[in-house]
Amino acid sequence: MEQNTKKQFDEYINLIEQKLDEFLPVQYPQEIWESMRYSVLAGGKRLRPMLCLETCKVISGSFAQAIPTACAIEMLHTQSLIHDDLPCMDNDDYRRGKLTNHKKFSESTAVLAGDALLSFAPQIIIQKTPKTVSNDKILKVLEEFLISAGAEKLIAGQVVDIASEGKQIDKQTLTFIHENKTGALFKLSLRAGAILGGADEKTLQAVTLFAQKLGLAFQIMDDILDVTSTLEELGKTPGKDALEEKATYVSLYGLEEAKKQVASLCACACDILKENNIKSTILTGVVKSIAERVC
Ligand code: GRG
Repeated sequence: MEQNTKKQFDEYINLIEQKLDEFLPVQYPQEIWESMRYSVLAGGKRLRPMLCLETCKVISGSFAQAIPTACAIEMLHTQSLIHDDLPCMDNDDYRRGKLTNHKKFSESTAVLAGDALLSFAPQIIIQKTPKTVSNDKILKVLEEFLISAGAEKLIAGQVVDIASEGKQIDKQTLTFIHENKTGALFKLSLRAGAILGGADEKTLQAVTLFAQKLGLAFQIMDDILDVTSTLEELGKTPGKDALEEKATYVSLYGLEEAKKQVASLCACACDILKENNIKSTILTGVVKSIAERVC
């Protein structure tokens, strides 16, 4: 990644981490807040909040309106990771290079920390979005947030993913899993930023298409890294997909074809930005970071 883009990424990440810390003060009973903070502040690439902030900035020239929503999306994403790591789901010991929430605290605390983040996130959107943002925009963002988190998107993807373990699934089912389990939050991040920035319908459509390509490229790369990386590089246990007999892009298409698909989706995502005159070194930087997975 170019030095200048890396510097911009770091500035965004610092701001996001500072705001996440500020939005999650420890309250009584301490254990639940400590547990929520443990996973939210454990690091991570912060791609989703970065995409949200940058999309708002590209459209409106400022990202102050989007900071609470960007942080809320990161809380939702973290919630999905905490629950995904539970023994009844993927049963993982490590996440973001640290012990998973249930390993550090307890299973019951991890379930409750996830639940708490899920309801605290929209609370942050309502309470912390600046008063200059119209209620119409906030309502639209909340609607998209709740749909993405629910049985029509994130949960749908996870349910079909679990049901598919150990089974031969077709490409259509795999696409359904990826579009909902992973793609939904990329789409939410970009669309929420665009809505808060006041995008017109054409720009919103362009941003949505960009998010689709980006989300799919990201998940295919995640499938690839599960096969090719170490625990230190990933911050979570590698080789889990094969262990759990999960169908992935690598198992369905092979490693080389999966890499070609990432390259093609990333090129397509950059074309969408160009065709719609969306100029952003952060957005193109995220695409490149997925293609090279250097972040
Ligand atoms: C929303 C109620 C509710 C439940 C969630 C558990 C679950 C249902 C969904 C699981 C979704 C999931 C874990 C998808 C995987 C997506 C993925 C590849 C995550 C890794 O994202 P990175 O690499 O992680 O951006 P960091 O740590 O960098 O943020």
